[in-house]
Amino acid sequence: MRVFAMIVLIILTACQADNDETSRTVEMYNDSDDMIGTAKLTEAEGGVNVKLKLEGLEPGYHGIHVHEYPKCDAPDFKTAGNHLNPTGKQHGLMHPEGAHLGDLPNLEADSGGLVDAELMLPEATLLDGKKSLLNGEGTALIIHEGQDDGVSQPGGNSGARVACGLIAKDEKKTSETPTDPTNFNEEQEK
Ligand SMILES: [Cu+2]
Repeated sequence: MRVFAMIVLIILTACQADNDETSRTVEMYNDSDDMIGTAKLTEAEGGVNVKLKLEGLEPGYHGIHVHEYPKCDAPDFKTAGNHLNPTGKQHGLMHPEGAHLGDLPNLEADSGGLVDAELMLPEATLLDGKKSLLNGEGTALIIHEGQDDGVSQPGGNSGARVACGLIAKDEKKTSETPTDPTNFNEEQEK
């Protein structure tokens, strides 16, 4: 009986809707800190599916990668660090010794700057493990100004970072401040 109850619990846990272990929505921000859309990450067979809906990009191709730290400090987003590369490979989907775990195919924005695309991170996972996007505090999804050539080191010559989104374990904790910490301190001192 106990085993049966545990199986039910596991199934219930696996079926929860948004931002659970198998799916999360990443908010993407441009270099002025304006939200430009979302990337929905879903655990899929053989990787993580990335569904992007964005606006306000320059028309044309853009490099996009998962970078190693969940820090999107505008305007240059350098705080996100290098590409996520836990297996020590070279950058580029066309590189013979590639690719980084965080490497993705180029995104294309239409003439109005819109993106509606579905990409795949073929080796990554949202679950535990060496190839998890949520190891440590998490990672960041970065879009670049130009096209990723698929071979140049370290970033495919894709230019400046123009948008960033946090793939973080507790993204809600950082954005919500339910109590005013100043008030709390004053209360404590009395
Ligand atoms: Cu990048």
